[in-house]
Amino acid sequence: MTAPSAVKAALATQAIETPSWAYGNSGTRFKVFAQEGVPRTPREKLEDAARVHELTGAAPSVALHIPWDRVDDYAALATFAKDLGLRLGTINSNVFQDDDYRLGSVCHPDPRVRRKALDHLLECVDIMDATGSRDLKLWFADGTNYPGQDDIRARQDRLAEALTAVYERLGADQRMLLEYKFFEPAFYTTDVPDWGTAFSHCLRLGERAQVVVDTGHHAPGTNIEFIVAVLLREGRLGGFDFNSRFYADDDLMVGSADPFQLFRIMHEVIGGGGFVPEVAFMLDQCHNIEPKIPAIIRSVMNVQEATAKALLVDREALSVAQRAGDVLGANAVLMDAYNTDVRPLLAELREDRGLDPDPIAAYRRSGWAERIVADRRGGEQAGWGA
Ligand code: PSV
Ligand code: MN
Ligand code: MN
Repeated sequence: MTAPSAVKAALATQAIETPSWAYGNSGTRFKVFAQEGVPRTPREKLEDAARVHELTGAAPSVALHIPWDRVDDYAALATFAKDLGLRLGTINSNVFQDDDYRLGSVCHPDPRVRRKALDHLLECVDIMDATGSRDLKLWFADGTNYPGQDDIRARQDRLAEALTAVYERLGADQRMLLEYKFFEPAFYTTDVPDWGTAFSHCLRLGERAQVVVDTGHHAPGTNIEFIVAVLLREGRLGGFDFNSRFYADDDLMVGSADPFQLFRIMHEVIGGGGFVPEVAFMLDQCHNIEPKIPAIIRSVMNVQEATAKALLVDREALSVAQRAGDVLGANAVLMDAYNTDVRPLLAELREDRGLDPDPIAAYRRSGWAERIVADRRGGEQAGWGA
């Protein structure tokens, strides 16, 4: 297996972006269970994110969602983040929470609604200029519920038109990440349902249009690591929205439902040369019943554990077994790495970096949870959809 020192050196470079919305209240369509002490403003979300980074050393940036994180002065918010030891990351657009979007946003049959959606996307690029963000994440809830409701190909044309306008507005160092999702909220067609559709739009746009893989956005049984391998091979894997799912888009803690899948994905990332800053490792999760900050810390640790196991894979031995057609031998190389307990190695890495080996216990001892419950009283609680 790969030497632990090499694994530790690689892990020390890994950055996992946390989403602002994971710090706030969220729920299902049945109920949002409000928690005490959750952030009331984008600044308070950043204060919580700073705790996650302080304790893990691996979560230096925070993704914003507009308008959930709307502020008057984005440059000032970026400075506030910097003073906390953070940076503002991906800007997530939101063209799904407005009555005008009942029939879609950029694919809507009415040009007025399409213009409104496009204006929002362009505004997000303005925000990126102010925050210094590299990536714009685009997820469209667009689709139809009934056969015949709208013209599938016309909707693709409208989508391409909007994407082109946004792409042309991007700065030289900025990228567009196009996210796909196979269904929900649309139930018959979704306009960007899969990686093939996202990839074909990105191909036409240019190299700064990249596909983002949200691990909760596939039909059950989909081989996500295969998609990862193909996108990397094509130079079009822009990043991940990590989360876990048992049924649909459950947005549970990454690595909680299927840590083996996460390992297989990271194995393809590493093998495909994707362990680079160009492939963004982001969380996209909602913590409905569990306390938010420790859940996010746990998620960061789960990504680190899967990565450590994937880094441990003896690629030389794997290649020898594969070339020899040694089916069982090749599989054993992978399973040996997966079955290694990497927690001591990660504890050691944290100690090397002056961190507590157990971030969750350190968080409990820190008193932050009690402090925010005492301090953050009153006001509107900012969360999913706030
Ligand atoms: C859609 O389900 C999604 O995964 C997109 O990334 C949204 O921006 C995000 O969820 C909001 O939580
Ligand atoms: Mn997502
Ligand atoms: Mn999702």
